[in-house]
Amino acid sequence: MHLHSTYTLLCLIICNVVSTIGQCPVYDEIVITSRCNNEVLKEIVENATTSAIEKYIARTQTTTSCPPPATLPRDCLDVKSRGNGVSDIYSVYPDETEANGFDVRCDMDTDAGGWTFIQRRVSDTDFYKSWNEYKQGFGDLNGNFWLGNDRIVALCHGVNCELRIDMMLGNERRYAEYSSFSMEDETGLYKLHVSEFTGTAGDAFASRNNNNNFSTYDRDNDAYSGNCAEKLHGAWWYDSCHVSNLNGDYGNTAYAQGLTWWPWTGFYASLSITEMKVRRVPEK
Ligand SMILES: *[C@@H]1O[C@H](CO)[C@@H](O)[C@H](O)[C@H]1NC(C)=O
Ligand SMILES: *[C@@H]1O[C@H](CO)[C@@H](O)[C@H](O)[C@H]1NC(C)=O
Ligand SMILES: [Ca+2]
Repeated sequence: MHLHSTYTLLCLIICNVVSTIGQCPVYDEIVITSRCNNEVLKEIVENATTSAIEKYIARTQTTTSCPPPATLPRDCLDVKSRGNGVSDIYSVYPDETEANGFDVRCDMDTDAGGWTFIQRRVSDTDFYKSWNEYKQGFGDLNGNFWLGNDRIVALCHGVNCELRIDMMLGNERRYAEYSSFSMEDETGLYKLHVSEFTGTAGDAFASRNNNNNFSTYDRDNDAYSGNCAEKLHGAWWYDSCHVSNLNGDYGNTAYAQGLTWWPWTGFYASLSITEMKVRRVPEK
């Protein structure tokens, strides 16, 4: 079956049946209007023929005030608002162009959901990676990964983001949330801007890392005479050097080497799970 006109598509979008007939799964915004005659629509879907759709259009003849076509989902918040409430992997398009889309893991459960993961650690995996690897991202969205600095920048470019970090130490779960989060681009050394902490894990980020550059073992942008990334086996917004190290050496409980969040873990422990997630704050 072919959908011939944008108008056809629009009418089907309005009535939320496009995803049913499988023509355009990204255009599944739920906007049911009184113009939709569900009986006729059911028939159309069952018949699934172009002529049936044309007949339907002829019958309804609504030529005004169709809503604009749905855009591509920018992030997990958009994915959620389009009716996908299951935490899973989805494609997102932060600049709303098909070409620049990528896959992400979405948390649709925590604190109303709509969170896009930027980091996840659930088992012993090597995060001692280079500047370019942190730039591009690495790992497996079903396991351990860093989404990639350029993608994180894109997700929060031109919009307001909040950041949430969920952590587990043994069986205990705590979190840190920041109602304002952004990162500069690579030219700006991925400088971090983060503020307004709430949560149960204590603040090991805004008070210390705000306005710090990102550093890796091969790109020392910290404020220390040595190289913090090398010394602490990680990659982070170090100054001289840190009170958190979530890209550190998994399971390492030697001083400051592991996945530490100092106000909670101190420097001689390593978190078993870390999840860093961003969420766009919709404009008012
Ligand atoms: C759907 O098919 C049935 C049986 O072929 C036909 O009677 C009906 O008119 C069709 N509906 C539309 C909307 O074309
Ligand atoms: C960030 O990097 C710039 C350029 O190298 C440097 O001048 C500045 O001191 C760094 N900032 C911090 C907080 O280390
Ligand atoms: Ca240094």
